[in-house]
Amino acid sequence: MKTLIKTLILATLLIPICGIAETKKPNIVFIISDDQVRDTWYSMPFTHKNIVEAGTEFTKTYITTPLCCPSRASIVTGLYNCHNGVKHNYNVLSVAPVLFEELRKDDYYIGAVGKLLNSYRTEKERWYPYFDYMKIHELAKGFRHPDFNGEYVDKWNDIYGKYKEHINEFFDNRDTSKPYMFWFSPIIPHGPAIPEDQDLNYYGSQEPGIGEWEALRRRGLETQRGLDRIVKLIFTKIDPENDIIVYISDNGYLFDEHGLHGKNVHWDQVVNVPMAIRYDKVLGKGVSSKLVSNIDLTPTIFKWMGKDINQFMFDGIDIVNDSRKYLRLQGWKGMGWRSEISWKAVQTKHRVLAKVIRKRKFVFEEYDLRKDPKQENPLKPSKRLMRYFRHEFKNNSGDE
Ligand SMILES: [Ca+2]
Repeated sequence: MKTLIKTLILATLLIPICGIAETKKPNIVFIISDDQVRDTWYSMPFTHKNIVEAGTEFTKTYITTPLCCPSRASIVTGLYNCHNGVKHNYNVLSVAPVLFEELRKDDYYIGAVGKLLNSYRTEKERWYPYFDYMKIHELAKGFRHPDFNGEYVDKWNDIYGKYKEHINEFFDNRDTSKPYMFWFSPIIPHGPAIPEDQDLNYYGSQEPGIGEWEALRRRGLETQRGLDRIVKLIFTKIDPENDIIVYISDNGYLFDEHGLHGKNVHWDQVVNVPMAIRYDKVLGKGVSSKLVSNIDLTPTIFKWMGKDINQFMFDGIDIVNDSRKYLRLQGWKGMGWRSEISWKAVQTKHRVLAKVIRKRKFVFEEYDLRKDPKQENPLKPSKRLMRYFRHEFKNNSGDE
């Protein structure tokens, strides 16, 4: 009897201890905007207050290949695109999307709404095992007529309501006994950038004489107001004080700066994107100017989940405990859209050295972003960045 009582007391004592020892897996929410340029939080007051100010903003976040699909491929693999096979928008991943694969192994309930990889349309079966809920843009008819799983949206600006409907559906039907991951990747503010009716002309988008690209920039800002209200809806579903919330843009955009429009170039407005992470347990409120990247998100989250990140061979780092001197940035000439030129660059916190083609010749351009944020005055390449450049591109064979 004495032994039984002793055992019962011990068992009673152990219950709370075991409860503490067993770490609860965090829910994870990704919000990935599309072609959003930095310094535009002012169009998203809710997001700014509840993710950017309540979490940590990473002002030096660089996208290693600044194009929609390569950027997402790097997020889900933690790899440079020379290592995951997605150099253009329609390439397929040559490796597993380790983010989803590992969360699956950990019995997460996983949902995705919006863009995934463009190759989804041609290899859907590959993706099904990773998700419990999918409403993916297949984009067979392009961006002027978006869809969810091939079901077309009648009017472009109905998409805001559809996003809300699918967000409700995911959260209302999820298996609450499991941790979840929710991947929300809307076509916002990506062109054609059609705002919700209530936001039309909020930034004067239709003023005459402003030009096509300025009009697109303003309409994009107006669409971000609609995205902000969707983020507000997501916050009614989640537990912001305990969940990991990542907000990042897949790439920036040029609205005629440097005489260019679009992406997949080394200019800072394209590669340096808005990013903030809220995870109250680990990150304080603040601003970090550490040099970080889309390739760092999966390694960082895995680290927070207690995984040994060395076993994964990531190119990315754990952004809390590790740091780097420079990042490799690259765009490939070749098949498909937005691949007219090849370029390579090394990016430090304050400088970039790029090898680009000008008038059919390769030239090196270096810029000091502190003295010349608009990148109007190319400098003679410095020895330090040339050393990084040679080291990086010499040591990665087969990447041309
Ligand atoms: Ca994009």
